[in-house]
Amino acid sequence: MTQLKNDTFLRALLKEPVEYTPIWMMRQAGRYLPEYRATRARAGSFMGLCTSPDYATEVTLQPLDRFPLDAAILFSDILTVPDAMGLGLYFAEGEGPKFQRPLRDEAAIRALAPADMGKLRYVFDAVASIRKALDGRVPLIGFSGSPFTLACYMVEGGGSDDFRHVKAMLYSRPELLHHILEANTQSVIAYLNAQIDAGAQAVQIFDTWGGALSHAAYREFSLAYMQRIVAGLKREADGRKVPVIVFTKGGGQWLEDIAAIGADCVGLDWTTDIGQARARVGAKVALQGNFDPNALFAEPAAIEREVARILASYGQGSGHVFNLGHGISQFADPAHAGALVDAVHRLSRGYHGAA
Ligand code: 1CP
Repeated sequence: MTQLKNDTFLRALLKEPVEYTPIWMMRQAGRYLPEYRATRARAGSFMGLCTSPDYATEVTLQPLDRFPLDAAILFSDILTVPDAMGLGLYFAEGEGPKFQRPLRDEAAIRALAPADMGKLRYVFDAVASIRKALDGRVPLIGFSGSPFTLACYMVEGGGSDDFRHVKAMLYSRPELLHHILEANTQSVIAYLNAQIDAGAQAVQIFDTWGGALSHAAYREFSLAYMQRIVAGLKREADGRKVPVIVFTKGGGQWLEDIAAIGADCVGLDWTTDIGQARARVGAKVALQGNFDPNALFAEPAAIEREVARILASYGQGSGHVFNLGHGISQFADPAHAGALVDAVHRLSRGYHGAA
């Protein structure tokens, strides 16, 4: 395996000394980049990008060719797993992801089985192809959705603003939701381990909708399953640790619980003060975040002020991976994303090394 030329991201996740604070951006390859839109048009569709290792490699590298980011993230989607479980993922133009066969009746739920990894071969092939193309430039992040976040899409049949079907199930038929979560958990463990085998050097679990739950429901229906995943993952590959990042959007109130499940790093959305988060859990885990993605709509000078505020709030020393608090908007100006990366690299040097 090629030696990593920039391992700052991996060192920060393990709280080892770094020279500056590393940065990557959630959804860094995506519609805000004109080159992404061009490749997507050539591929014909979003799934056309995901299922072709060549296209997936091309779009993964696009943001890295523009900005000096410190990590690459596999180009794919969390919904490939339920698709492989037979739910029939499709994208209706302008409507976002949908499932042909959402889980609404008991018989369909009882028949649900963990995903066959053979159906996800295109993802592992993409990981291997991206690793090769990166040639050690920066580490590659693999990812999956959390069992609960996947279940939201599987039961609702697509995106939702109230989660009424999945919440009705949670409160009236919890055993059915647990059955889905069990199948998802087994799928995610196998899926992330296969990504690690194919070359992923860190993994992130996206729990985008865990924050929509009560604290009690969060612990029972989201966190407990993520804990099992973390316990089931390969934590070393090629003689190096494979750090695990857990990101629950809206999870700021529950940081102590999240930091206790055994992950190396906890992702924060922008509603939490990162300095206070560090005081609460910084001895246990590294922190990732937490720039408000919509602050990228402001002018570069304001972006730089906000970067300075977050870096000062985290304070001296390692254990911080800079990121957005959620995915970058499709309407963001790429030049502003560039200003963000530049400001993080420039302003963070003062927080590392000999003072
Ligand atoms: O080109 C297009 O029209 C598709 C837009 C798009 C993209 C660029 C989708 C559909 N998925 C992706 C890529 C993607 N999705 C990545 C890799 C890109 C990168 O980070 O560079 C990742 C990590 C995801 C993860 C993902 N998909 C999450 C978790 C993270 C988050 O943003 O909260 C979720 C919830 C999804 C579901 C999904 N896929 C796509 C959309 C538009 C959505 C959201 C649907 C909704 O709830 O309305």
